Amino acid sequence: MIARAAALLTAAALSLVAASGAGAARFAVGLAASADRSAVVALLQARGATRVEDLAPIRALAVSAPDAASLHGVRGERYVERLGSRRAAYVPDDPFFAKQWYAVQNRSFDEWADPPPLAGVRVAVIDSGVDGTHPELKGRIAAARSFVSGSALVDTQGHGTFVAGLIAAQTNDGVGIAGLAPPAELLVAKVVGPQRSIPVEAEAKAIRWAVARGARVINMSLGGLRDPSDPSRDTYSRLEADAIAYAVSKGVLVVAAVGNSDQSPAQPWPYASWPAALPHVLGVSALSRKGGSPEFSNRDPQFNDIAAPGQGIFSLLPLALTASHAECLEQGYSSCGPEEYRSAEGTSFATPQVSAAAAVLFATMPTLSGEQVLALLEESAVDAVPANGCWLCVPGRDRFTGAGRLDQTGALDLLAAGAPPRDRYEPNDSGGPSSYPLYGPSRVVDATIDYWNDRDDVYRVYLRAGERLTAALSLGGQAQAGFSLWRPGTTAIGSSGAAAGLLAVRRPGVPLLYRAQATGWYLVDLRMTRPGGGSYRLLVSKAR
Ligand SMILES: [Ca+2]
Ligand SMILES: [Ca+2]
Ligand SMILES: [Ca+2]
Repeated sequence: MIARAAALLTAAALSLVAASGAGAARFAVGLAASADRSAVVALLQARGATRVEDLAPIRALAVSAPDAASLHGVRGERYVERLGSRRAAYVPDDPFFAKQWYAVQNRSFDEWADPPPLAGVRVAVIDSGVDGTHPELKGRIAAARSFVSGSALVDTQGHGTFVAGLIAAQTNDGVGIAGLAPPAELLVAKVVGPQRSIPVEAEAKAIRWAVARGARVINMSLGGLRDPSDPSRDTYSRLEADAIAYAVSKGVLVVAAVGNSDQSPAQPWPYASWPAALPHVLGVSALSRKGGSPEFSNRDPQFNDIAAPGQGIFSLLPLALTASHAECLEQGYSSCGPEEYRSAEGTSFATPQVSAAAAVLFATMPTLSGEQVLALLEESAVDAVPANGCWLCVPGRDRFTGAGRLDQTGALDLLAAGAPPRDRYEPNDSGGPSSYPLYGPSRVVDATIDYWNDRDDVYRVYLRAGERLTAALSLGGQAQAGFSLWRPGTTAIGSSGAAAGLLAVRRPGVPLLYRAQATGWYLVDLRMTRPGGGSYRLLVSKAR
């Protein structure tokens, strides 16, 4: 039994951080009644304006320019107005939306002028169950199942209802809060036992159930301690790793909290929890209202992937939990709950905001795979730096916030520009059955790799004794990988030395030639050795 329910810390309420809306500099240039349109166009172009469009019969032009100053004062100009950042036309009508500062920070609804018609997306919440009688969850639950004692539709902890509400509370219904993923259909899997502990067996069965019920996103606001320096207290589970690899093989995105240091041997804690540290899992850390990295949010240079608000979070609570505060008017909401939920904190509550953004991406393009959604979310994240409130952060990826702050509208914009590449050989992150078999005398593999989420790509090739293998690797972009060949029967790829089964190591561009001494499945492992990622081509052929 592993205590995995993330606990909550004392609250802090600070000033609201406005969303950054920097975009392409696009301007409207209003035209005076007497203006000669073609003359104005020529004058603007002479000043460097590009992509000039006449909006006739409206008395205006739309142009691209580095700044407004370069457009002002042209003869015939009536006004210059910046257009790029004006898009937040849709504000949900839920009365408590004003308390959802995190939705503004995440630009959760900025993409649309009206509530968008999006296909339903199943999102599994593997947690303490939900209050199935809550009005905000009415019609939002596709299926529910308990893997511990007690009904999945009864939540005595409140944690699962809070998480589920952030994702899927009824949006734009004039009641309560706005769930961040209007297309989400919840799969409620209850795994938290009576002592707030989570049996790994229940968790694995919940993952299997969620995949069978069509989950595209699995939210895991839970975790077990990870400590590479002390295996005796590290809670790594091969079953958990297998269950998540299974979900990944079905195109599911698993989103997990990096964990809170109040459950760790030291604060702050330098390692993301399991399962956040597993390959292909999107590990989520917390941000303060000012954009900083709260001390409770676990740090990790490799497995902290993205950050979202994790302090002062307002959401649902089971009606049974708020009923004891009968004088409180916001029944069913966290402001009427136990102290720990009044201004809730934790990576637990940052995680469902990222799951919600993932669900909206899947709804927008249902053919996406989990890894593509992961790439969209990370690549669109706004770099957390001192200038936007993270005093500890440095430009680029960092151990406090990973790729940076969740930006849902940024992710949708990125998707509109094209889906990221897909690696159809995943998950292939270790030896044994998870390696990808390359059949036939000659194969060309085009795939992707990255240091943070997909450090290893392992292929297996069957060679008869005396057969010669030729392998060569070429890398695109900023990938920095090497590849190695391992003898049949190797399971622990990564252990170094001949005793572990290592036969050869090569850098990109240096072909590997090997004559098999025994018959069997040999392993070829590509490994990212430094931060970065990109596409590669692997050529493998064999001959007698
Ligand atoms: Ca609502
Ligand atoms: Ca890969
Ligand atoms: Ca891989």
